[in-house]
Amino acid sequence: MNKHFILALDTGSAPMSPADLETALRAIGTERYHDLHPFHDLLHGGHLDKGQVQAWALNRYCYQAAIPRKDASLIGRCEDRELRREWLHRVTDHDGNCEDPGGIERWLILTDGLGLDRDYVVSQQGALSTTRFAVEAYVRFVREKSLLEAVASSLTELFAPSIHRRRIAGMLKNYSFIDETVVAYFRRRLDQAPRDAQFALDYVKRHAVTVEQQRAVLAALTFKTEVLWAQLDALHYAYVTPGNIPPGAFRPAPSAPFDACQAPGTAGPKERMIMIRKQAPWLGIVAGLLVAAPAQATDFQVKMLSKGEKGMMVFQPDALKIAPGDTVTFVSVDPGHNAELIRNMAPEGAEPFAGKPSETVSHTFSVPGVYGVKCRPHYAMGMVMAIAVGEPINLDAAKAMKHPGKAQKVMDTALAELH
Ligand SMILES: [Cu+2]
Repeated sequence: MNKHFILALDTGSAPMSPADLETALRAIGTERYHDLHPFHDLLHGGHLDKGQVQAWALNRYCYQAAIPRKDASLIGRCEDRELRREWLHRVTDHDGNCEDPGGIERWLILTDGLGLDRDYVVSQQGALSTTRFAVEAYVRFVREKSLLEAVASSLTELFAPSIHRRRIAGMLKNYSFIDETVVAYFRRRLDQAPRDAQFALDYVKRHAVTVEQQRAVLAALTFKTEVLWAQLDALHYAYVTPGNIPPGAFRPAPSAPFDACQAPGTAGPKERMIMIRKQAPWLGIVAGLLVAAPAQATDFQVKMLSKGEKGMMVFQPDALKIAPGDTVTFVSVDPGHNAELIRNMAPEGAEPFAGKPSETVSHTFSVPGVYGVKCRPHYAMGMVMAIAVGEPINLDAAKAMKHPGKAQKVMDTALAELH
């Protein structure tokens, strides 16, 4: 903090003017905001590998998930109707409502895109203990300190837009596994953070009028910068230097290529086999023999793409004729897509399947008939395909299926190609 302001307060003389208080608050950001942390230089500069970015995203999830709890506890003890009203949208900004899926969901799209298992991220089991301690300290601070201090602790948002802008640019440029869908969280915060920060700043300038109150709000903002900084210290220590990952915390797959990098327990043996096949074709032959595939069965590949020959969010190809016993591998080329069977759009007795987002999955189709496949996040955007396995016995039923948004047209066209 700027020494001049500390001295002004420590001498217990007259309180600062609102303008000076703002200068003092901003000085805390200039000196202590976590955009200055070396871990962020590595992150934004493209110097981290995928496992390290995964570690960052799943730890940061704990923080995102706690924000609505701390904001709700602030509202819960607030007598000021105006403040409650203003603060309420912070909860829905994160939790979402009927119109907007919310910031936490957008964060999970980021972790999906990084190939992390959603349940694993949400469980917070792989997070560093320091992350959880820091986050809970923040929630408790907001719950127990004065309302003025609680509001002041949110003022790190004054400094957030510049870090988000740098993060979007840096991550898109430097990491092949990051795309626009994945950085949606930060784009949204570019609008939300300045509005929130301005309100909180005005509130603090109006209500922190005594020397004690001003000292308290400066300390509250300092505390908050420490909450953020400590989380990056922990990440740096565990995942960069010296790289001491504590027991129980997330362990990235050892220097894995892009689609081999998964949260623990998400890559099944089948998928590993596919990865082996991609890396060394001759190994694929061995692997094929090991899994004792039916004679002459063919493995078809369908790419899951954010941009393909027919437009955005597509399976490529989106219509496929195969024989019973053939396998289709849905290859996660761009992150954030999954392949799963559309319920009731399959012949009777067919086995359902559902891949996770950003997961390459294979499915062997043994029952003849027509199958519909969708990407769950982009179903309404038309990310569907049709597969005819041998005789298309249920074609009429498949054609009668209703699909949301663009999916109807894509599916109609795909089905028309099958006969
Ligand atoms: Cu998709």
